[in-house]
Amino acid sequence: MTLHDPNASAALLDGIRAFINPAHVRTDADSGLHYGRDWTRMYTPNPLAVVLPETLDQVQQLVRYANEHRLALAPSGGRTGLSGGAVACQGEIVVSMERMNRILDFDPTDRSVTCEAGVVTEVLQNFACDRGLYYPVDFASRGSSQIGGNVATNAGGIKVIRYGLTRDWVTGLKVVTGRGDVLELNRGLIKNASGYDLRHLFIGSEGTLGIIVEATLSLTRPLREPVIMVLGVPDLDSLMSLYHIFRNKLELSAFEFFSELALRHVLAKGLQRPFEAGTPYYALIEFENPDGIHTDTALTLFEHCADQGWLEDGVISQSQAQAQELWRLREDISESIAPYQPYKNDIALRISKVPAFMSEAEALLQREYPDFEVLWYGHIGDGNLHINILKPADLDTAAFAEKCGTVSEHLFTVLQRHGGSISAEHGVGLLKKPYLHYTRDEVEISYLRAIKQAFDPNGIMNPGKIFD
Ligand code: 2HG
Ligand code: ZN
Repeated sequence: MTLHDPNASAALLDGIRAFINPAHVRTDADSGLHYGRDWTRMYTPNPLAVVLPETLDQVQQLVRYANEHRLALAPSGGRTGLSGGAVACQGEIVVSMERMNRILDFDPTDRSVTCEAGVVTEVLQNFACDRGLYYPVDFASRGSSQIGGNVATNAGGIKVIRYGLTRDWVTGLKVVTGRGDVLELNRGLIKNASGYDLRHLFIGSEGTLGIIVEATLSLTRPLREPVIMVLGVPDLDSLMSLYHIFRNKLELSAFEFFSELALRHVLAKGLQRPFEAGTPYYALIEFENPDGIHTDTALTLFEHCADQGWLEDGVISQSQAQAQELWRLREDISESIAPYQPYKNDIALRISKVPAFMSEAEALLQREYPDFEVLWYGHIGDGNLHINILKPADLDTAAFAEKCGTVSEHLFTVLQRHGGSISAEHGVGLLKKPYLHYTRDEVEISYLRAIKQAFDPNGIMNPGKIFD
C-alpha cells in the first residue's frame, strides 16, 4: 500500500526506529533501488523504506507494528529471483534479512545445521564442506542467494535429479507469521506425524504467509570425484535417448541441456567450445567416478550412442578444473543473456512429456514469433525447461512485454495440455501471476487464499505476489 502523506509515512518509520537501529531503517534512493528489486528487471522499485532487522524479536515487533498500521512488508533475501517475488514496487517496506546471517548450530550426529535466513548459500555450502559434508542444493546464484529466499521459493537448481529441491533438505523452520506469531516448525525431526506440517506451507510461499527467520537443514556426504561429460546432440529424441541410457547405467547427479543458440552467448563471453563441432543441442552429465571406476561404462555408453546417431561428439572432464569450466557452459548462460532483457519461462513437465511439449512449443514459437530469438536450456533431467525470449534491439520494453504476454498465453495452453506447471523453481511472484490458472484451477486457488487468510488476515505479507 502506498502512503500518500509524507509526514504520515515519516512518523510511521520513526515508530519502527524505536525498536530497530535507525541506521537500519533506510529511505534513501540508492537503498530503495538496491533492495527494492530482484534480478527481474521488468518492474520499477518503489519501496516506502528498507528495514534490516538483526534479531527474531525485531522481526516479530516489525510484523506486529505492520499489522497495527496496515503496512505492507516485502521479505527480501539475496534478491536473485527471476519472477519478481522480492520486488517492492507498491510502497512496501522491504524487510532485508541480510544482517541475520549467523550459522547458529551444527550437529554431526544429526548431520544438520541451523542458520539464520540471511546466510548466503555458498557460505553454508562451504561450512558443510569444511566439516566433510555437503549441502547439495546448488545453482549459479550460490554466491549471493540466501537460505531464507531459497526456502521461500523452494529453490531447485542443477542437482535436483539426485538430491531433490530445497524442500527435501529443510527439517525445521522458525517463522514469524503474518499475524506476528513465532512458530517453530518441525524442530529438525526426521519423522513427525503430529498433524499438518506447516513447514511445507512456508516452503515455496514467496513471503506471502510470514517471514522465515531460521532454517534447520540436513547435510549429506560430498560427491566422490564427480566428472562431467558434455555431449553434442543432433535432436530432441536423441537427447531423451541419452537420458534414458545414461540414467539407467550410472547414478547421475546432473543431466542438463542447452541449445547451440544458448551456447553462443557464453562463447561470446570468452568461454571455449567443448569440442569443435557445433550441434543443435548439448547434454551435460555429471556422475561420481571415484578412482575412475565408471570411466569404462561411460565410454562404452558414449560409443553405443554415437553408433546409434544420438550424439555427434563429446568430452569428458579430466580434472576438477576442466569439470568447472564445462559447468560454466551451462551455468553462465543466464548471466550472459541478461543484457537482452530476456522474457523468462521456467516450466515443469513430467519427463516423459518433455519431447512432445518441446517440439510443439518450438513449432509454435517459430510460426508465431519468427523474429524472436528463443533460447532453450535447463534441467531437462528433472523436467524443468528454461525458455528465454530475447528482446530484439529495435523493440521497446513495453511492446516486448506485451508480445511476450501473448506468447505466454499460447505456450501455457500447450503446457496445460501436457499437464505441466508454469513455474518449476523460480516461483510465481509478479511475473507469472497472470498465468497461475494454467496450473492451479479456481477451486485450488480458493484454498490457497484461505491459507493466506489464516496466516496473514490483514494481507500485509508481500501483497500482490502469487495471486491477488
Ligand atoms: C538456471 O537454471 C537458472 O540457470 C536461471 O534457473 C534460468 O535464466 C534462466 O532462465
Ligand atoms: Zn534453473
